[in-house]
Amino acid sequence: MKFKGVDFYNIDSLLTDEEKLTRDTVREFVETRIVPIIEDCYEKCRFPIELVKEMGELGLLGPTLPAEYGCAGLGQVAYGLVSQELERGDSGIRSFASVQGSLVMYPIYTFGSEEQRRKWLPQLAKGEKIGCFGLTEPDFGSNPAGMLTRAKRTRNGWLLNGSKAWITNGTIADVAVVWAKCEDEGNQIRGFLVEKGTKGFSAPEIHRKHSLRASVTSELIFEDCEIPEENILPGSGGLKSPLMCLSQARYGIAWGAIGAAMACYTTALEYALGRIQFDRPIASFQLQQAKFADMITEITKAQLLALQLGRLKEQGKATPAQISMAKRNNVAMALEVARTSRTILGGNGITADYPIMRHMNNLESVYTYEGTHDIHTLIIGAEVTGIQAFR
Ligand code: TGC
Ligand code: FAD
Repeated sequence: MKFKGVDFYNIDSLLTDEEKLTRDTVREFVETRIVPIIEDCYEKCRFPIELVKEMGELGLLGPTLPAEYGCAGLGQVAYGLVSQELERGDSGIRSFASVQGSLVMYPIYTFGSEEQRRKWLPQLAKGEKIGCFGLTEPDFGSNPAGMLTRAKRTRNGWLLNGSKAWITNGTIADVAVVWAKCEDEGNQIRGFLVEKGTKGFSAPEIHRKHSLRASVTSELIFEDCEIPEENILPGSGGLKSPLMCLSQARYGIAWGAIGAAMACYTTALEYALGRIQFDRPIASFQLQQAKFADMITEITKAQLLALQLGRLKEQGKATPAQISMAKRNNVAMALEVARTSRTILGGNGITADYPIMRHMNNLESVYTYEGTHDIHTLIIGAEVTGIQAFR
């Protein structure tokens, strides 16, 4: 059955024709290329790397960056709809695209030299090269300001020492955007491009995950890793630089989570209409209808939040706290919808015959990465009260 979307409030009427076309194109890609293989990938812990170039051809990698670097130059709402559709397929596929676009191409575009832009952006946009983003460390997750990774000046560049943890795409990446403190610059945080094969750099994969199994997650290890001078991101400086990247990715996640929720909700609805107990479809019982009423209401609220955030972002007016609100609300909403949908499928809900449990397990990671739910609570709290409660 072709997916028709979830649109209780005629939100389509608030989208431009170009935005709808973008969404429908990605929807078709997800239906034909991702849905048929994703349960198998998830079970086998395999990222479908063969789809990367196809995503590049469709303009899904770094989609808001300008055409002169081979990117699609889409607006923010169109980018949000891309994330929504990809995550309806699987959070791991959206993760891949988020990292490549918001956490690798965005910093190269924003903080990179013209040479770095010309060297990397067109290849990353086509999916010919893959990138990853190394901020989190084993002992510094929510508090990246404490990072231990150090860069020390040498005659020809920099010597990098330290490690990063939980890095999406790490093992398969051709280039890692790595954040480190520069000892000779008062421990200022700067970004470095670490290329695959650089001596002293390794990226072992993290195994035994119960979540995001169709996505590669890795450690990054730097042991006297020599980085040439031309690989520092010259415009980067301070924790603000990586946090600016997170704002881009968190925005995409706010939309992506809606896609995962839509997948669970529509699966549960179709099931409830067909499943007979006590001689009636379970959809006819008031207790089940209450679940659908709650779910469609929460999905609709999340859609409106994401759309208005996108319009603010297009005007350059979206604040980090507004982005936190949408990431926090929409991911928690999706997780709740996944759990409720699972109950509607009864025992069948725990199997790989339906996508719900996969989405639910994936969303546990999404709830934690890009700032945990708690951290976003504190960001909103600080904005409202003017008092930081992190430390
Ligand atoms: P703080 O003093 O608040 O901020 C330092 C400077 O940065 C500015 N800033 C931001 N700028 C842009 N966007 C944001 N979201 C920003 N947040 C803060 C801030 O104004 C300040 O600027 P300036 O000019 O005064 O220097 O820094 P803090 O050390 O107190 O930290 C605050 C806190 C806790 C909110 C921050 O550290 C944080 O967000 N922690 C969470 C860490 C996190 O989200 N990690 C994500 C790692 S990447 C990832 O998970 C990828 S998953 C990929 C996938 O598969 O999709
Ligand atoms: P911690 O920071 O140790 O937090 C543990 C608990 O303590 C959480 O509940 C948290 O909310 C709470 N807590 C922490 N501080 C406070 C506080 N001040 N007040 C109240 N509660 C607090 N990182 C990258 O850099 N790049 C990536 O590509 C990337 N991909 C990821 C992929 C996956 C699958 C996962 C799981 C993580 C990924 N991450 C990545 C890391 C992710 O961003 C971190 O896991 C996240 O920021 C939380 O850090 P932590 O796991 O160290 O938890």
